Parts: sequence; structure tokens; C-alpha cells
Amino acid sequence: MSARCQQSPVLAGSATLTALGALVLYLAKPSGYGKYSENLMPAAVRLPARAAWFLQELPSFAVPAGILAWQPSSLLGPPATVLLGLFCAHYFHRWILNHKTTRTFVYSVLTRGRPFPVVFLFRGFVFCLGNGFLQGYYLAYCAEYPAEWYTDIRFSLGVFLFILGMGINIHSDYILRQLRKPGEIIYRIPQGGLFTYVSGANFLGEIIEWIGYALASWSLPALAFAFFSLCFLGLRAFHHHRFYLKMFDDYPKSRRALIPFIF
Ligand code: NDX
Repeated sequence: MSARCQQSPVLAGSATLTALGALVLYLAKPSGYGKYSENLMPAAVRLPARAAWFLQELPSFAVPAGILAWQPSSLLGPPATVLLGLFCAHYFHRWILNHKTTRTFVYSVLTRGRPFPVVFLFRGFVFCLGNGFLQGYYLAYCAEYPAEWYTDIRFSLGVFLFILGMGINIHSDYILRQLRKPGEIIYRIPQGGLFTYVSGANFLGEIIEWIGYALASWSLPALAFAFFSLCFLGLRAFHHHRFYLKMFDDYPKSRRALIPFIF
């Protein structure tokens, strides 16, 4: 643990994430972007989805990447460097890059989502700034891992889940993108991959990712973020499922909201 580690911002940040997750469940309403944008935010000022996702996810990548680049290599031990690298990799993809064959794709450039309310963009930006700082600060200044952490089952299993979840998330977001031609904003029934079993396949992948990250880093901030993701994306999967059942008479009856065969 570095002399620069202050426990209070770590505890406050983790408590805030946990409280936000609980608030999401308490409100039980979908966030008013995407499918719910027109109903819940009819008069909102909006930005194109691509610009909105680019701007709001920027700090999630830039802050931890800046912390990673700024540290003398002696301060950040190898496990913390790998963990912070994984966090940056997720947001590098989300923010900017999804490398496929010889072309470079940009999630925010590729998204075919509907315009995004600016008020949510602002809140999303603040969220990403706070969370990026919390995870980066903790790993850079507070985390201490023994030399044998690489061979610890928590690290190996956690990294495995992280990579598995990221694969599911990227593949599922790809399936969703293919449902629309450029310029369309209609909804179709997603098919294939884990969408065969659940309506929120992209969310399931992302939740697995952050549970894996929490396991591998064995830290309070990562656990709090996994909890938030579970609440926020779990509820969003539930609302998407209900939306599809209302919208499509032929929606597959055996499909669940988030957990195959169960929920
Ligand atoms: N960004 C995480 N709450 C969020 C921004 C908004 O990364 O104040 C949480 C994140 C933030 C939110 C963030 C936190 C909570 C905030 C909220 C704003 C208000 C809220 C701050 C930071 C708040 C309280 C009050 C509690 C404080 O037109 P469209 O857009 O629907 O098109 C969609 C399309 N699509 C389809 N196309 C054709 N046919 C269909 N059937 C389709 N279904 C969907 O696919 C989109 O273009 C695209 C994906 O849509 P959707 O709805 O499946 O996913 P989406 O929610 O847009 O997430 C996109 C990806 C996904 O991989 C997800 O896992 C990840 O981002 N994500 C998203 C949100 C949070 C998060 C990850 C996390 O917590 N880890």
C-alpha cells in the first residue's frame, strides 16, 4: 500500500456505487434512454447515440489509463497492472476499439442506437469519471497482492470469467447491431448466441465480466461495481424482456430475461 493511499475516498466511492445499485432497484424504473427514451423523456434535448456514447464512456478509459501511464513501474505491482489493464481494455473497446480482421471498429461509431438524452449523457459521464477514478486509484495506490496472486484460484478464475463475459458481451452487442440497417431505429427480435436463452445476453456478459473482475482483484471497489452492474443491467434486462413480450406476439416463450432457464 502506497503512502498516497487514502481509505476514505475508497470507502466513500464504494459505498456510493452500492447505494446507486440499491437506488436502481428501489426506483425499479428503466433508465430513460434507448427503448424507453421516447416514453420517459419525450421533451429531452438529445445527442446522436454515437457522440453520446463516445463522450460518456471516455473517462472510464482515460482516467485509469492515465493513472496506469503515470505510475512508476515499481509502485504498481504486476497483478495490479494486469487488473488495471483489463479494466482499460474493456473500456477501450466500449469507448473506441473493437478490432476485427484488418479493420478498426469503434463501438461508439458503430452503434445504431437512437438519440441519447443529454441529461443522461451528463450523468453517465459523471458516473464513468467517478468509477474510473475509484478503480484506478485503488489499484494504483491501495491494492497489495502477494507474489503468488497469479496462481491464486481467485485471480485465475476471475480473469477467466472476465474474458468469457467480455466475449459474450461483444458478440451479443454485435448481434444487436446487425438487427438494423444504417439509419433504422426499429426493433427486431434478437436471435442467436445467448439471445437464444435470454433477452439481456449483452447484459449477462457484462455482469459476468465484472463479477470476474471483482474476484480477480478481490477488492471492495470492484465488488461494489459488480453489484451496481448486476442491479442496473439486471433490471434493464427485465424491462427489455417485458418490452419484447408486449411488442412481439411471436417472441420465444422459453426465453428468459437474464439467467438461462431460470429468470
Ligand atoms: N453506461 C453503465 N440512474 C450507462 C450510461 C447511462 O456503461 O442517473 C451505466 C454504462 C447511465 C448509466 C451508465 C448509469 C445510471 C445512469 C444512466 C443515465 C441515468 C442513470 C447515470 C453509466 C441514473 C440513477 C437515478 C440510479 C442514479 O435505439 P436503441 O438505443 O434502443 O438501440 C440499441 C440496440 N438494440 C436493438 N436494435 C434493434 N433491435 C433490438 N431488439 C435492439 N435492442 C437493442 O442495441 C442500442 O444501440 C444497442 C444496445 O442497447 P441495449 O439497450 O441492449 O444496451 P445499453 O443499455 O444501450 O448498453 C450498451 C452496452 C451494453 O453492452 C451494456 O452491457 C453496457 O453498454 N453497459 C451499459 C450501461 C452500464 C453498464 C454497461 C454497466 O453498469 N457496466
